[in-house]
Amino acid sequence: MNVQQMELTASHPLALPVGVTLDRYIMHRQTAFPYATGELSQLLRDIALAGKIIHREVNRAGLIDLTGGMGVQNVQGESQQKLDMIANIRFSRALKNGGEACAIISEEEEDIIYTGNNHGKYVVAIDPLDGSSNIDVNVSIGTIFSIYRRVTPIGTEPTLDDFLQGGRRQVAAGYILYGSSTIMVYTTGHSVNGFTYDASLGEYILSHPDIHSPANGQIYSYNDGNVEGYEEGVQQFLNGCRKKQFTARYIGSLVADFHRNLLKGGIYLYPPTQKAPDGKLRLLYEAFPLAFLAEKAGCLATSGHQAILDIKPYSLHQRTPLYIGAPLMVENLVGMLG
Ligand code: P6P
Repeated sequence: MNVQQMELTASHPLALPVGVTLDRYIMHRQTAFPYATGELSQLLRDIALAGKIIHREVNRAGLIDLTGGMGVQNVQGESQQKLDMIANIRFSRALKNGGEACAIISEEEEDIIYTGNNHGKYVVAIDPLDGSSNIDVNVSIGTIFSIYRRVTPIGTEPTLDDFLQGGRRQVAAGYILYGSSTIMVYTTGHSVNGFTYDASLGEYILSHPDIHSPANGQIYSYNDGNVEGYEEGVQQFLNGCRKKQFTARYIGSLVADFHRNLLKGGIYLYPPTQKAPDGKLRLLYEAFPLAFLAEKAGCLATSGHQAILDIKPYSLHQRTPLYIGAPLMVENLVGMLG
């Protein structure tokens, strides 16, 4: 392997320093892969651009009446927030105009969104704005995205098969967290890097190079209101966390809870509940992308029965239980499950 193709982790002499822009980082990484022809780079830029627009909308939502519901439900039966729809439109438009994605699936849309770019090599699964019920109370929310190289022939209309390839076939995955600052964290299958958005420059700046999550942690994130319906092994695990006086942190926004646990060490749990016997979170645009990124950062992600990335997908909006975070915490939990 030549120097260029070696892993450009933070410690590598060719790694880029904190402070480099996302654009420069994407170009630099592309040169490390001679066969790269730039389409994935452009796709990542398109997603980053939409994230800048959502950053602006989220930060002025209260000022121009973008908070609150649309008075309709989305395909999930959840009340659609105004910003949900805006985010869905913005990401769909950015990906259509960018030309690299031949199709998109979105939490907000029942069916495949055909972009008309049938020569695009990639398909994108996206949750445009996860945790949107928190918008009105100023709690962090996030976008989650997952990218696959299409399996159908270039030039033809994409099909369901392009989206049901399985989690380990993702070529890139990540999230954009709109919190006290806006940060884009993603991987293309090697290192995991975080870029904080500087609105004054209109640039994402490398702020968290080569993220490696702690092997263990003392933070556990779950909705205690559901605990009565949890299986015995999960309750046993939670009791153990309480006895060890671990920190319970749950803000009802998966991307925010995940990001904190990724950096500090912890576990997020959304087990099957009476209301959601298959779990609440969606496989294709929540669990798969976060599990792909988590594993690249040294974490584990499981449904309780198998690694999330090994689940065979069968439908666009299927749900899964999700336990994701520090490997020693996840392994401890799995050891308690039936
Ligand atoms: P509950 C938001 O709707 C979401 O998908 C995740 O962001 C969040 O972690 C979870 O659901 C919250 O669900 O049932 O605890 O309100």
